[in-house]
Amino acid sequence: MNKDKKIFKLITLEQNRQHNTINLIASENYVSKYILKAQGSCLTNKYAEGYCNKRYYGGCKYINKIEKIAIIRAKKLFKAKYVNVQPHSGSQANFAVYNALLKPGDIILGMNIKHGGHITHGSKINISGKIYKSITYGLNKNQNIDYKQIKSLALQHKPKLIIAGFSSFSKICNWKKFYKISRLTKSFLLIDISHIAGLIAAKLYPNPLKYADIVTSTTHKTLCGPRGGIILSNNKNLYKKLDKSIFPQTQGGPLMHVIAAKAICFKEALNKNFIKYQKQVLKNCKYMCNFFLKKKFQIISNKTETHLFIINLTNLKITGLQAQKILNKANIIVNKNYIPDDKQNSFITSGIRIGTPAITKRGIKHKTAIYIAKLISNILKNISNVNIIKKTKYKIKKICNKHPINKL
Ligand code: DSN
Repeated sequence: MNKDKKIFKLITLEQNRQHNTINLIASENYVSKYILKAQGSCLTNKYAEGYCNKRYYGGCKYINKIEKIAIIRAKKLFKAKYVNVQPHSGSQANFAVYNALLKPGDIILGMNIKHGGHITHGSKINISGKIYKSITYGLNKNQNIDYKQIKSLALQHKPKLIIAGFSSFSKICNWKKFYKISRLTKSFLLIDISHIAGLIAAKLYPNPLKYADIVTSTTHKTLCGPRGGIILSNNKNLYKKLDKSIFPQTQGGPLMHVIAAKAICFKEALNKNFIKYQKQVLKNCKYMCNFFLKKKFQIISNKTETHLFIINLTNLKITGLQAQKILNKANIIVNKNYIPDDKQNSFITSGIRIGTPAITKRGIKHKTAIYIAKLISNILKNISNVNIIKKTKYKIKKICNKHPINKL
């Protein structure tokens, strides 16, 4: 078989792009070389429908061991009694939870996408908002989660499921408040920790497992693992339903190369260096956010307690899309993002999201993080100045060369 030159050339180009750009996308990260190796291993050849020691295929002797190790490590990491490591993604994990607990037409209460929620939390463009009756909550006037609104919506609509968790909220969630509301209305409580799983694993963000009926997560954001999902729970009555909902109800064969990589990710996250890394993620984020505040940028919620924050660009009279494009020209990668009650559509938006997991993974400390914030601020305040963009690109390349990603 000849090597597919076209595709491998594109992979090399992408590798160079990743090396030469400063990645501030809050949901992305770089995996270790061991995780990369596991994902490119012979495990990709294996079918293993079913669960450990109960498979529909022969030849699963080693596969069973790998999946068991992944489960044991995830249980230890998150203090969970039940873990399913088979979801192909966070969206698959969330859908499997809905499928396990709900009937079409049931009411779900999740965070509005414009206020920081995820599309799978009941957005009308997602199946969660099509087959269930979705009600949404948001941020209050202080741009904190509006627990009063959640309580009143819950009492009014009696949702079968309340969903906590977010894609772009920069503060600490009060899981206990969610729990109390959910008990009041006899709703299930799902907490999606996709963004903050790494911070939770490092005990730098409250662990929701004692409050949630079910917790879902991705493994590739702050957790630094392969792209994929997991489901966790301490509610004994739900374990069987959740397993069945993943296989055979919503997925077929598990991706065993990804499950092996998840197992490695959990081991890496159990190492004490992981705590050091997560502390630096928070520090970099806080310092960058404070720099922008000092320069009079509008920050949603006015602070960050996590790995991300959102800049509201409306006072600069530029859109999220414009900012994303102009920063891209200087090799700074961010994503456009809604601000609460955004007047722009999702392709344009009025904000950008800044996250520090990836730059921290390549060894960048807070002094350089502040310097990057300064470069961004300079560009955003002078968007038509081509010279600034050119000079910034050069400075960014220098930072990138100092912090290679191929050594992780
Ligand atoms: N798309 C992810 C994010 O960027 O937050 C969530 O799935």
